Amino acid sequence: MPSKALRSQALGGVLAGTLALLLTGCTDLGQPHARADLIDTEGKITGNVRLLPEIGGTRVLVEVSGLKPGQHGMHIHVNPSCDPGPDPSGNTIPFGAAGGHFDPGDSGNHDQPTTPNDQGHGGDLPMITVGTNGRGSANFKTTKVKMSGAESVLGRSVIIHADPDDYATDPAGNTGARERCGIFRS
Ligand SMILES: [Cu+2]
Repeated sequence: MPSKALRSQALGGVLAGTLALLLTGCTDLGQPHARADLIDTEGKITGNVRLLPEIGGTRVLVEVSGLKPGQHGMHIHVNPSCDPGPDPSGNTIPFGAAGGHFDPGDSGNHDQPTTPNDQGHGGDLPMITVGTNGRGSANFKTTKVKMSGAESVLGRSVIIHADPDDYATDPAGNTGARERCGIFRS
């Protein structure tokens, strides 16, 4: 049987290890949080996107209402604007001023939410699923975006589209109209 002293020594080791892990994590966890309120095309707030630093990635939490049931493409777009602006063919569309997808790896390619940023847009996120009540939520971890450095969402926007993302078609996965927009702030 291990003595009480030995057991307390072992417990001390576990606690020290846990503390070391927490302290190491702080290099990641020291990043600011980010939040974007989601507006509809009339400017009404209908949800939000929050990003929190986690060890080895970024937690993304989304809540939105008033959308049609089913899956909707969701991306980080490059400009911090939800104003009307031109689509790729030059027509003015709602939230067009948000520009194209955030592409910190200069990939020039729309792809899966798990593709490394040098091969696909850093802004290509998982889809959000909306229920029959028009409400959608998402909770996932990504390594594609952060809250500091070249991959930071601060100074960028988030768009939720009308249709599902095929994660292949350039430039935006065939996701259709821009239905919600938000600008990230810390
Ligand atoms: Cu998009």
